[in-house]
Amino acid sequence: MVAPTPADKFSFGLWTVGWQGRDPFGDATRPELDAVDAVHRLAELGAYGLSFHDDDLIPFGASATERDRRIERLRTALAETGLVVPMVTTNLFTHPVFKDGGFTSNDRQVRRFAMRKVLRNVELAAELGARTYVLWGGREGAEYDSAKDVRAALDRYRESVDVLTGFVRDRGYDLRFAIEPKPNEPRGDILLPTVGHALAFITTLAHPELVGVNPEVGHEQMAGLNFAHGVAQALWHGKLFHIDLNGQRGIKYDQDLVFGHGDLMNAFALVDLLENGGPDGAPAYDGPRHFDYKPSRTEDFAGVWDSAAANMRTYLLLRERARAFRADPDVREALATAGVDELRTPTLSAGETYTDLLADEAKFDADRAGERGYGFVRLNQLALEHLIGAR
Ligand code: ASC
Ligand code: MN
Ligand code: MN
Ligand code: MN
Repeated sequence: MVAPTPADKFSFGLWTVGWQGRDPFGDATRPELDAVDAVHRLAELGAYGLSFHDDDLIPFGASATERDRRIERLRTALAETGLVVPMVTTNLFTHPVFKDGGFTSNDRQVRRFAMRKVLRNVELAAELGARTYVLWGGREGAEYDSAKDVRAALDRYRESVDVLTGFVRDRGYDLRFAIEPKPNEPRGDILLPTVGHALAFITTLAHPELVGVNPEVGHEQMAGLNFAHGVAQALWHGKLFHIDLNGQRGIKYDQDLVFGHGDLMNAFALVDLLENGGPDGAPAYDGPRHFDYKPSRTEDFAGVWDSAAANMRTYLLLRERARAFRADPDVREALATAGVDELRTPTLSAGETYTDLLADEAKFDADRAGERGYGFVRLNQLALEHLIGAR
């Protein structure tokens, strides 16, 4: 039951298992990983998908023949293993040209270059059958408030996304965009720092229906936010187009730990939401369960594959625990006591007006209602006991 299969829709970024462990203080601790090996290993472990930045697969500045050769090798590996490419994204952050951003660089020529880089890779994404194109604007931002006109930057961000959705529509691609928020790192402050900022930005676009969000566990938690709440709101807006799963321990640098190796209670709540949060307890999300983590630089390749497997195993274990939690009669009773289901009842009755509501005042005893105990702590303890396998 905890052996992953392609039906579980687990996918990994090529840059995750391929991360060589370079950080701001130290060199690489592992050799390069060939994309073909990554495909084979991930397929053996039970994953269904691989995602990549253009530069993960094709080194920046590679010739057209080299580009074709690399794509062909990937295609062969995919055909051999049955792995698919559900999502593709662009690297607009590594090369020095992007030091002040891609779509929102102060340098207009850089912005034009960034747009061309994305358009070419969107074409590749569509050719490989990807359904989601992620936009992570890690360099879109500033260290100094005087250095960036934020409103002009948002104009340029919108302009770029509008060009992209126009391109996809003209070409007839079955592809949607997902903006990935992050509050900071590598920039001091990144534009569209949280799920909420991104959702508001999307409403201003020419084709908002083609743009959603790709929330990452650690990115929201770096801002001190509740990830499961952010995902719930994205679902509520119909905007959870993709998700980046990993682990983060509090407000600090982006740790990209294995899923569950950070805030485990919130990971439990998240899996419960994704798997049981739809109508009648059905899954609320049917897209890829995508891991965007980094195997710690202490690990050799054995550790890389152990950590890849750990992501999937943790997700499946949490899925199992969340189902047991939902099925437990004590939990059902605690949920009823807590009034969790009652919140689904509209506050006004059908046909009731504010005049009716105002007339209702005399019947309500606020002091009495204020005495109610909600039993939330007991409910949370039941969740914890299911999570740790005590029930
Ligand atoms: C992405 C993405 C991130 C970053 C990071 C690169 O595309 O989703 O969080 O790039 O993983 O190291
Ligand atoms: Mn991250
Ligand atoms: Mn990510
Ligand atoms: Mn990441």
